[in-house]
Amino acid sequence: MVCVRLILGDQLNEQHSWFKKVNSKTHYVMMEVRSETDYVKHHAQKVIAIFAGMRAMAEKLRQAGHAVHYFKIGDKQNRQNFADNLRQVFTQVKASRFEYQEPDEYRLDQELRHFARECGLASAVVSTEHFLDSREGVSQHFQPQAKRWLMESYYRMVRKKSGLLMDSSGQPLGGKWNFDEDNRKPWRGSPALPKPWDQRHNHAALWEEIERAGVQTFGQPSASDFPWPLNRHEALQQLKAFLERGLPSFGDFEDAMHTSSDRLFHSRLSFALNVKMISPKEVAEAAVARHLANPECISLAATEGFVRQIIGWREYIRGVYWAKMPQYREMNELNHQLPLPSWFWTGKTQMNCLRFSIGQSLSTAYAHHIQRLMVIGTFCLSAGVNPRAVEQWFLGVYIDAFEWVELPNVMGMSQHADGGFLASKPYLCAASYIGKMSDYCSDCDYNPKDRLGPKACPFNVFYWDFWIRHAKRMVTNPRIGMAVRQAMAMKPAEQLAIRKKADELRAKIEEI
Ligand code: FAD
Ligand code: DLZ
Ligand code: SF4
Repeated sequence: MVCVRLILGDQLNEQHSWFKKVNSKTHYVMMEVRSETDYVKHHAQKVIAIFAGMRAMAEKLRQAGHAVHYFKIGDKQNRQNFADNLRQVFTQVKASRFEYQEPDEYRLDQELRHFARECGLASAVVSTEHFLDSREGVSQHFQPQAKRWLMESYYRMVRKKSGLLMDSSGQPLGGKWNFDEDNRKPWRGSPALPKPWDQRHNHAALWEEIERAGVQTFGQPSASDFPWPLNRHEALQQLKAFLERGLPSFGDFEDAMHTSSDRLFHSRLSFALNVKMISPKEVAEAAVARHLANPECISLAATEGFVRQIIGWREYIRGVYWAKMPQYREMNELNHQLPLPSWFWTGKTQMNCLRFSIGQSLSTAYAHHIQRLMVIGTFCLSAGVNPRAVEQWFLGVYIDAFEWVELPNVMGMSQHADGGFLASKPYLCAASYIGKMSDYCSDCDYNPKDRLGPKACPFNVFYWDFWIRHAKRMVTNPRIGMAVRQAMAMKPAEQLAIRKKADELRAKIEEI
């Protein structure tokens, strides 16, 4: 029986059980296709990183003796979609069976299910063997009718089940589940930033191939000085360097932002994780092992903060995605309709925090969590930008942006488009927060202390306008009552002035 197995561009898991044995009757297929490069406009580095990672994986499999059929983006016989290319291979090798791994994206899941039914061969879908939990794990943990699913409750269950950061009596290590309040320090130049540890590649030839094929991208390709890992070996080196140099300060400065660094103490492991070069289990276990071996240098708070992102947030977000698609992508509970300003594609705005965070995203395909949530996300939410437009920008721009993780983070956590199902309060701030957590405000054209004058910081104007506009809906939420009550306690004339100022800013959003 001749079997054809499909490997997608985010399924670069060298350790998958598929590859344990070499079988001359099993053919692996990988393809660079326009159906994947064109469903959204991707950042140039994202396309390069995925193609380079796919090519490296194909080479590795060949060297191990596996039969690999690889379609490059510019190959003549490449029909530029999964179905047509697969049919070509089926005919060529006289296939009688088709297998694929669970895609992580709803669109591809539907497409491949349909293809498997129609292709005329026996078929099977298998696990990617990457995540800790199944697609349904999160929805099974909560009551189906619950108004919101709290990540913390799911996270505790995963901690208990995995034994990670638990003591021998089944209690959380250090007596607490969560050390979030220890993780909120601004960074003012000390401790010194770790020496960068990204491995550099030259992908100039690959970038030329991508351009020649006519793939439309945006952002800096950085092809000759490319900083993302190519394979598992490099991803493991990236993990090791982070544990040594980043993790000791990760917790303290998790929420900090600074113009002198685009990552501070963050790991930049999201690409390697999302394309499955490394697994969440091994990353979390490695962090815990480092802490246990050297608790003076790597605190429990830093370790717990990091582990929570990987085994808590990441798995929970995936579960929400599978429970709520396809409706989730269309949600817009706050009815926000403002178009995305065109400077999201250039970084040209006078708001220093956004100029820096968007500029960095365009040049590096990366921003850390607080830049995404509290700068870019806050601006869009408080100004009232259409959440679907925001979502499409996020899906294109980041090296780690795959819909299963990007969409709930944008629509749920950041834009409150799901009405608070995922995040119990809208994440939104005024200039005081940005000024406290970064150095962005010190060199800005706008005045972070003002909310009505000609140079009033737009974050202040939109912040108060948001609470005034959505007061009725928000006032009953115990986690945000204070901000709303403050907005409602303003004199009507002041409320009116803020609303007017916000409308003026919206009218000239392209120039602010
Ligand atoms: P670190 O801060 O070092 O964290 C370690 C790891 O934890 C990350 O690599 C990531 O795998 C995981 N993680 C942390 N926070 C989250 C989270 N909220 N959801 C899921 N995993 C998390 N992450 C993506 O992987 N892809 C996305 O497209 C994406 N879009 C986002 C959009 C918005 C609006 C927001 C607020 C967050 C988004 N995130 C996304 C989550 C998070 O911002 C990134 O995972 C993180 O910035 C990646 O950088 P890092 O590897 O240095 O992370
Ligand atoms: C994102 C992406 C891109 C740009 N190109 C390809 C490709 O040419 N071939 C491929 O197999 N996968 C690609 N991907 C990743 C897929 O879109 C990914 O499998 C889905 O986003 C599912 O998470
Ligand atoms: Fe951003 Fe306002 Fe600070 Fe300027 S003053 S950096 S716009 S928060």
